Amino acid sequence: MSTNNIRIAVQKSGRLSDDSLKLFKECGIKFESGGSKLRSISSNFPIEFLFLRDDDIPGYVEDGVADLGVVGLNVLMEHTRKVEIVKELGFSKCRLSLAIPRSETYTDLSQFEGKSIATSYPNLTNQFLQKNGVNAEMHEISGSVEIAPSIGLAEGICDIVSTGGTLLSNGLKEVATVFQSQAVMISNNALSAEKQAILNKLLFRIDSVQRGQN
Ligand code: PRT
Ligand code: ZN
Repeated sequence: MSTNNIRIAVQKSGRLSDDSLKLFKECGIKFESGGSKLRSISSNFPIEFLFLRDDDIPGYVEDGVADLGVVGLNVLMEHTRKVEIVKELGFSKCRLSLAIPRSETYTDLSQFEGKSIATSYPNLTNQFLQKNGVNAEMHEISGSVEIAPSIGLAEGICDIVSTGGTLLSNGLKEVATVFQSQAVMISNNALSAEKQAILNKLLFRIDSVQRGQN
């Protein structure tokens, strides 16, 4: 591996993967992806791809294991990270929202005072509620959050919403938006001059791709 390659972490498989790979391909960068391959070096641009779980990407970029990463703003902002957001990528748009059982009447956020909320995003949820003067109890779970109220685990939930279909099919309704998210490119805070030059070249190409889409 050339030490002059910039290393970028992208999601191996999930809701960020296809659009991430498509973006780099549209930038004219050739590389292999798919299957069980976890690393891939481009044949025509000084970049190496690492294919990882999305949750691990911010930490790897902060530690410098990867120079760059593509991740959802929701995952990035849940923990304090010393990384820089270098580009909003405009795909994987979604929101983090509070929801309650459909049968309940919603008044305002004060309704969550003293209530328990199931979420994979306890920090973002708690910060939002505290800013609005509401103290609630965060019940952290890593998945299938929408099931929590119906099994008596929590009174409300705070989860990622895209179409709203999952909330609907679980008898829930969205009552407040906590956070708007999209995919972003992040970079390590201490890139060498060589890597910064490669990043600039990459950002220039991404700008051209984005301009072509508008
Ligand atoms: O395996 P790995 O850990 O890498 O992936 P993951 O399963 O943790 O994440 P993945 O691939 O599901 O999502 C990656 C990122 O895509 C998220 O962090 C968000 O930034 C973004 N994204 C966009 C979404 C959604 N849309 C989305 N709809 N992430 C999750 N969902 C889920 C949500 O949790 C809920 O269960 O989809 C359901 C709701 O969808 P609707 O359309 O029914 O509202
Ligand atoms: Zn994940």
